[in-house]
Amino acid sequence: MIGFSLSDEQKQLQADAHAFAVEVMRPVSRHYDLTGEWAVPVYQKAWEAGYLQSLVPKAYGGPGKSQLDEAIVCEELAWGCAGLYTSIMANGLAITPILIAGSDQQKKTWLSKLVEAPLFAAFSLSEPNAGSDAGGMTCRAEKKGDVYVINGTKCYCTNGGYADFYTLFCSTDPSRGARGSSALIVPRSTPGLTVGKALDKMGQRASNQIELHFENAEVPVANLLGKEGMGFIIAMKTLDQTRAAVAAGGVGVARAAYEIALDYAKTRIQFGSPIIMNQGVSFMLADMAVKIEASRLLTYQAAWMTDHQIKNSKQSAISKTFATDTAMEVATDAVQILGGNGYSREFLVEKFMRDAKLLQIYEGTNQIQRLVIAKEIQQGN
Ligand code: COS
Repeated sequence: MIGFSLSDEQKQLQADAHAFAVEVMRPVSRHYDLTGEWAVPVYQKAWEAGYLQSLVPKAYGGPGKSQLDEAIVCEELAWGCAGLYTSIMANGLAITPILIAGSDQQKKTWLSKLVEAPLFAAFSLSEPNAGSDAGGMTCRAEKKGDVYVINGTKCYCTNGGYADFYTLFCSTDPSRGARGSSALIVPRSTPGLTVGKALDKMGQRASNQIELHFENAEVPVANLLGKEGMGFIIAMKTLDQTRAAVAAGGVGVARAAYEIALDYAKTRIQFGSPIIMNQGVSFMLADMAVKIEASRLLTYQAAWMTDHQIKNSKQSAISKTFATDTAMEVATDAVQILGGNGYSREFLVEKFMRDAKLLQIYEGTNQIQRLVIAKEIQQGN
């Protein structure tokens, strides 16, 4: 049985998230884009609304939202401001390894923190020389008695500068490659851990990506998620689950750009009539509408599969690729429809265009997504 309508509860969630985007995010999105400041008042309100901790299960005091709920909310938040959305969404990314592989005690300890206060967590997989090749990580954790001693450098760690704790992926047995990696929970206060400077970016400037440096940083063995050697698998399973939330971000950015372009095309008069009367323009808008609808359906499908514990490596990669490529294309075309106005900071479409670019890069570049899709279809999935 296939249904295409949201439940009353999901419609309410969507309406609330849209109101949040309109009232709390849009009015300040240009400010945080220009300054790159960390938006404390926005995140305080996001926590009050339950968005920072939405994936924390009810058993641990959280709202216990599903991935489909998360996708519905993320579309609206990204419509409001993609940079602010990324900070909020990345909390879900950071805790998913704990949801997947954490013990009951680890869940109680770490997930409940996000429920009690507006705190951030950060997922840390990428390294300066191990980005797309995540299995090639060299950040090392050596077991010595009842601690792991961590040495190495991580990068592009979203929320890293403001996180209370990290879900860190590192090598515990370099001789075993991807199979020798492990996932650890690392508190920010760990001696030997230093946070580097934030990346100065072209878009999504409200979000924070930093380097982490580990020099003989010790964490208890009790902070290991799952078993030693399971780190890469936990990371891959995490990304399968969370890529739908990135896809939803793509839908939100695309929709935001499309709405402005549509409104502009209907009201901008040239040669005596609105520019939407030109087929060259109206077909661009039609293509936008097609791709936004398709992106949303793919996103919901990938999220729904996670919620129903169906392996979705292919579908989540497809949704992320299609929706974020759509965001880039739609935002670029929106700038084109607005012409000189589109290129100016008087309108938000130039921001959407800069913001969209990062969606095609983080949580696995869209080239890596195609690699995942290709591997899956080769295997007959
Ligand atoms: N679920 C469960 N297991 C998975 C998996 C998944 N989605 N994907 C891979 N695995 C398993 C494989 O089955 C394999 O297991 P075995 O050792 O038992 O054979 C193991 O993991 C290694 O898989 P594979 O050989 O496919 O790994 P590769 O090194 O070829 O890398 C890609 C695969 C490129 C897909 C991976 O490195 C990747 O996703 N890179 C991008 C990382 C990324 O998204 N970075 C952004 C960071 S988040 S901001």
